[in-house]
Amino acid sequence: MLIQKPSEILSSAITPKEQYVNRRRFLRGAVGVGVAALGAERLARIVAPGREVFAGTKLQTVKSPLTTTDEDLTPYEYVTGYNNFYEFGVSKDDPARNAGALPTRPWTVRVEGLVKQPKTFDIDTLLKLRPLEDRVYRHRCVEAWSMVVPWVGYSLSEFIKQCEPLSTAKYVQFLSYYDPRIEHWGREETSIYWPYSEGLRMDEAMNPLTLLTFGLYGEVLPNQNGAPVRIVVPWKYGFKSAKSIVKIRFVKGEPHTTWNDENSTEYGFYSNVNPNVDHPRWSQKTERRIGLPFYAQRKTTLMFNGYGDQVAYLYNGMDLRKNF
Ligand SMILES: Nc1nc2c(c(=O)[nH]1)N[C@H]1C(S)=C(S)[C@@H](COP(=O)(O)O)O[C@H]1N2
Ligand SMILES: [Mo]
Repeated sequence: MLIQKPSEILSSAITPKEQYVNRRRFLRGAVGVGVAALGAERLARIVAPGREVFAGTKLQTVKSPLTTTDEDLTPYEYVTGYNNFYEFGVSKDDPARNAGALPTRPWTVRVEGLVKQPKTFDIDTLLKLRPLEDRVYRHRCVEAWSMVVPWVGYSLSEFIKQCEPLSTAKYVQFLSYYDPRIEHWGREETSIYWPYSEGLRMDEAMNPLTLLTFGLYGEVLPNQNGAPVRIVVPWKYGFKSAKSIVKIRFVKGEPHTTWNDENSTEYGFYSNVNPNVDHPRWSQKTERRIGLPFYAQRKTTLMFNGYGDQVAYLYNGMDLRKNF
């Protein structure tokens, strides 16, 4: 994202759509060949219910009152083909190409820090902890593009209750999976200190909009979107929503966060979507809605990404002209 100069962002914005769509078709074709090449035993494991769940597997979901209802969904091929997941490369189509190597089973999430007792949760336990809800949210990247994504998950607060944090826990930190053998792109192409780390204040994490996310479009998350479990914080810039989480730490002070480490003058800890605070290198007043015809892409960016009614109370007394 953030190593791109504005001129490069513009040039990617004008990539001809045909070229892009054809590329996606090609990739889907490649996936088809891959599935055909799988052995019968492997195929049996994929379809055996309750055993292994892979990207594209249907999830049983319920409707949610916390869904955004008034906007068209960004088409699946853009949600899963235009990604930021720097472990797998810095170009938007790198994650879709490279994240297949991410081993999403077995998978555990370790909970530690200021909790009654450290615990390890298996991904299949997490999937069954609460009913999975369809939650359509606007998704606004700090790079000034946006999407509308039908995520699947339940409020992070439901999980945090199971973690039994102590009253001294004021922040929560999320750490992404990192294996430099399969996620070497990020190490080669950036100066990021891995693993990817993000965090929220405890009351932000407990807000019902903060989603522990397992799927999109009613299906298990594709690897490039942060399988098998990620966070989605819809009123904050996308980089606050860590992917492929393996560790959750409850802590006393503000945890270090990846983009703040990289450039603390450009990326703050809070990073609420805010059209009145420009990025030092570009305006945040508008955004480019991915997947729409070129002439219809430009949208006005909304304070708190349009979720102010639900979250503005969290920032009472804070100076919203600063985003740190
Ligand atoms: N581990 C990890 N999480 C990450 C990122 C990343 O590079 N690595 N990129 C962030 C950014 S900048 C955005 S905009 C969103 C993108 O999510 P999406 O690809 O599902 O749209 O993921 C966020 N989470
Ligand atoms: Mo982003």
